[in-house]
Amino acid sequence: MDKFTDVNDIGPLDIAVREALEVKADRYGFTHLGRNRTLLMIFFNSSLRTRLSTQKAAMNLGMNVMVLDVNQGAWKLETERGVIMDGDKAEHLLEAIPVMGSYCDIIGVRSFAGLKDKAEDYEERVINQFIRYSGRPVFSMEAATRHPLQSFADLITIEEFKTKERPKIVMTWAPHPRALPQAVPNSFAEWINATGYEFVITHPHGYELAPEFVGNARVEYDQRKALEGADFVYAKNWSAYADPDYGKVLSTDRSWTVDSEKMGLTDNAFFMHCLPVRRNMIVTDEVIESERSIVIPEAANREISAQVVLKRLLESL
Ligand code: AN0
Ligand code: CP
Repeated sequence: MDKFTDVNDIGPLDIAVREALEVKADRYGFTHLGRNRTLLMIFFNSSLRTRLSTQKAAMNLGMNVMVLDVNQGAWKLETERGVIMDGDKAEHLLEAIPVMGSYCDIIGVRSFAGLKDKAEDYEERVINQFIRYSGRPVFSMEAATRHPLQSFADLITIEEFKTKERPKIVMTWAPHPRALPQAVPNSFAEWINATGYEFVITHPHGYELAPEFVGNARVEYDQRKALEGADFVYAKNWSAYADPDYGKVLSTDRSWTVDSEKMGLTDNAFFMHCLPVRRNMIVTDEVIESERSIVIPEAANREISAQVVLKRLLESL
């Protein structure tokens, strides 16, 4: 594997999940792979889980790790080619990327969608420039349109908790005060569609995701109907994708908040969320604290998804 930005990079999912469970059972069994190898993690946006779990995964593999928060202490970076750089940006990404590549063996990048220019976001301009100019294998720590380390951890968690061969998975939009990217729901949809499980997406009108991510999922605008018989409820907020509202918050309607009454419509479903979560906007205290909430094991699996990805990138160096 020479990059990891979407579900296709990981190959057959059953094999990837099997490898994840092997790694989980023996996390320190592969330290020879990372000896004298350096991971550079570059953050254009904040993070708690991705930063810690990816660093831990790299340490499990015996790697050295460097972390750069671009917006704290580094020079402000210009990302557009052709710009006359007479503003506040001191350095261009086109120099910064190969320089960063010269100090490491593998690069992880977190760069969210700007949510202003849909074409720019959906072209994945920032992470693609890293792939093109760094000379190193690059993996996504959430890019503009996808968050594959999260989706892989979500899938591992579903495999661990499912009690049916083909569970029903419902991804529901839920309210949030700020405009959030579509990366997490896009990516979750991409990965669940690749499993062939029953998959329903529910959201208010106006929150339709890009058709290439919705795939064969059933879209149901009645949240209660969607939740009937669910085995897993995956809550997430996202901003509008469709024009002319791209990147906008169209609703903060708390009748979409996941509460105990709605969980009662499911087949005793597990509750999932990638975190960070806003309580009593996305989900009530009662649901997230219930014994069916698996958000903590889900987050813990971020270490495992990152370790499988880093292991495969190291094996291909
Ligand atoms: C981000 C998002 O929705 O993409 C990161 C989630 C992992 N969430 C927030 O910014 C709150
Ligand atoms: N789920 C997730 O990626 O969390 P962070 O934004 O804290 O890394």
